[in-house]
Amino acid sequence: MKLYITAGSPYARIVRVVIIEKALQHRVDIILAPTRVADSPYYRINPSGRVPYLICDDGVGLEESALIVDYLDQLDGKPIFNLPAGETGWQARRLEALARSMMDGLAVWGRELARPENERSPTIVRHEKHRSMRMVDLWEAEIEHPWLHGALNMAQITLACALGLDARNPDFQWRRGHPKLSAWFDAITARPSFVATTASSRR
Ligand SMILES: N[C@@H](CCC(=O)N[C@@H](CS)C(=O)NCC(=O)O)C(=O)O
Repeated sequence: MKLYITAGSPYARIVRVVIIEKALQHRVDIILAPTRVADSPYYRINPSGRVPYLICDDGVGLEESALIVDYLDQLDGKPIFNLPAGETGWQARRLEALARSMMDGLAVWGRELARPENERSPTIVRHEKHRSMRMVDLWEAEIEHPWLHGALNMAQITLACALGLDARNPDFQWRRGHPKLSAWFDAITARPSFVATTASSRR
């Protein structure tokens, strides 16, 4: 299989973490895709131009991190990210949705910063910065939830990949005033799957 990524994409990082957690490194070639440039050859591989994008062994392409994770998780017939039924399942989905919501806002902010300075929108940057601060406060209050502890799950991976965007956005200073979240982040990102996929500074 081939996985197209960019070095800084948090959505691609989710998939890269899962590949390591599922010990699938030997089955997936990871390829850097030139995104957001005119006439990129990548557009002939994935017309949307987005990453992550997985080309399966049968040549079929999959876009969307959640779909790719689900596909990879089922490959060995021993999925580890299936959700439980009932109230715990709803809590798991609620927390994952919140983590993805924060990631989406941070991605918009990061995209603005990647533009030439004279093309950036201060309004969008301010809006996303304020959103991220509200979300970080929310996570400081939620972080003791049992689903965010114990066996690794997609809410935990998504939240850690979102917070890890501080490596690429120096204005995303979330640690101050959030000691419980900081301790949680330090513990989860000590896992080899996170260490191996640490986001580098700006692409
Ligand atoms: N909902 C998608 C989001 C993917 C996404 O937004 N990827 C960004 C990188 S962080 C991208 O490919 N940007 C390139 C572009 O917009 O052309 C997922 O979960 O995979």
